[in-house]
Amino acid sequence: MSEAHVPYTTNNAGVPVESDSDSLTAGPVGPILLHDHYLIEKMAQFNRERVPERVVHAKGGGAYGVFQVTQDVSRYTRADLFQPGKRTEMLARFSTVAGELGTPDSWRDPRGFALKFYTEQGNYDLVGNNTPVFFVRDPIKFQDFIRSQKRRPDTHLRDHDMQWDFWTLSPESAHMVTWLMGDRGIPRSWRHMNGYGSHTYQWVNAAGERFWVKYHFKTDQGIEFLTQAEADRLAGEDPDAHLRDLYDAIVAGDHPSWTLYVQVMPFDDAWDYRFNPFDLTKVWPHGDHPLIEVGRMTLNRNPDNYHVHIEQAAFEPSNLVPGIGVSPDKMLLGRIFSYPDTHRYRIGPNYAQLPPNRAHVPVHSYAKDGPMRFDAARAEVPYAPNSYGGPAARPELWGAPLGWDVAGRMVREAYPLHREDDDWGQAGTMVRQVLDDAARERLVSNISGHLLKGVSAPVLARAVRYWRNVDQALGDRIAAEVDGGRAADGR
Ligand code: HDE
Repeated sequence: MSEAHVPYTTNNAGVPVESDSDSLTAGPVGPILLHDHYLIEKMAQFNRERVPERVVHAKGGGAYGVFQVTQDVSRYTRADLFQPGKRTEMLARFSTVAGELGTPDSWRDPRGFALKFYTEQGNYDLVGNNTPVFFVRDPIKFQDFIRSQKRRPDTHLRDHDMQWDFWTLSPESAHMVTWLMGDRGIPRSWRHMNGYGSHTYQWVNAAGERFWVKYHFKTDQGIEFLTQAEADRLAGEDPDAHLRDLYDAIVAGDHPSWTLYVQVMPFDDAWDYRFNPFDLTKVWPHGDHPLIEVGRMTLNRNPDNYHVHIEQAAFEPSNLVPGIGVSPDKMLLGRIFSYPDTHRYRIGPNYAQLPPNRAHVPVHSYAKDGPMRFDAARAEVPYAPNSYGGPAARPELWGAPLGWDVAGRMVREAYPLHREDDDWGQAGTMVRQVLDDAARERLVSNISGHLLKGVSAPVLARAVRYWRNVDQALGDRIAAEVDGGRAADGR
């Protein structure tokens, strides 16, 4: 920047400051004076620079980009952003789950894959992971699951015994833990991993016909992973390796892209499908519902300020636009509450006005006032109904309702079982039919290595049974590795 363009320092009110280097004192060795308000402003601002980190997915990074529809899927959805030829600005944020801000990008962990599409009908957010399934199927267990992955209350240390105690007492976790302990558990970079909506969502077309869908964002860079040894080394050498990789790739013009596909299930097929299609621990076999291409997302612009655009980004599964709805998936329905709640706590009730969260269309909600509100450009009447031209709802913009029939007594029960519902089958299929020999070897090594770090004998025994339920041969291999490892340690 040339000398002529160097701005002069001001305080937060835009007033030029007298010095960047000397506090105001009574004489050169006198006390600092209370009315050195610029010194006080600098110190007070510094003490208030942090917003609470995300309680999960704290460590992450992201970029802006565009989504371009490449195929006509209008027969399934009326959603504006998925209409033929449509191009929509977007924001993506990738993250680890259990690690706090500052922890290594290369920890073994699912990766968040959060997308915000600035559509002409308001923001559509698809907040997924790099895995198509999840550890639990009821939101009431989510908080407990996360606590088992984080730090012990007494030592403040992460504890493999807690992790395996929870997993082995929650058999529904088996499919996701197989994903986590396999190669997908440590992507080489955010550019080299897929993203999934994971849940089953609902689409409705212009004729009011409803469908169930699952989203698959397949990386155009190809899937690449780090072995445990590579990841352990990288954690020490460059804890921010994934953040750096994405930023540098975009600076170099090597814009990463993902091709979006959906699986589509006719609305009425769900109720007697061979397993529960709303169960987040299950995938839909592609033989039943093949992938249909929709479009391509390309990330081509780095944020010019990390805190403003990424730390304050607020993604929420409740940001749904006409043509897209939820499903009976209890985890999705639980998340609808949780995300806006966490944003109000973390970045204030007016978070939707912040740059990364602002809709790119006019907002005519009846929200008003509250801390940091600054969009009072409009003098709209503050209540509805009204006779002074204030905004009024137009249900026809949503068209057919996006719901399903419900009936019955209030209960606390698991989903009713479909004929092929179980907790081990899909994990076993993945081990036997999806992984090749080398990947299975790495899976055995990753699991055994993880189990041999502080897992107590009773939990170890349960873990071996857990893996034998997934696949007998896999469980036997893990038992042998663990017994061998314990013998070597003299345990
Ligand atoms: Fe999250 N999740 N989650 N989650 N999640 C959050 O919201 C929650 C789940 C995911 O880059 C939080 O903004 C509940 C599944 C991503 O900013 C919080 C349940 C999937 C991100 C929250 C789940 C996700 C979050 C914390 C069980 C993949 C980061 C910070 C019902 C399909 C988004 C925040 C970003 C963040 C709640 C389970 C993905 C606490 C209650 C399943 C990618 O609200």
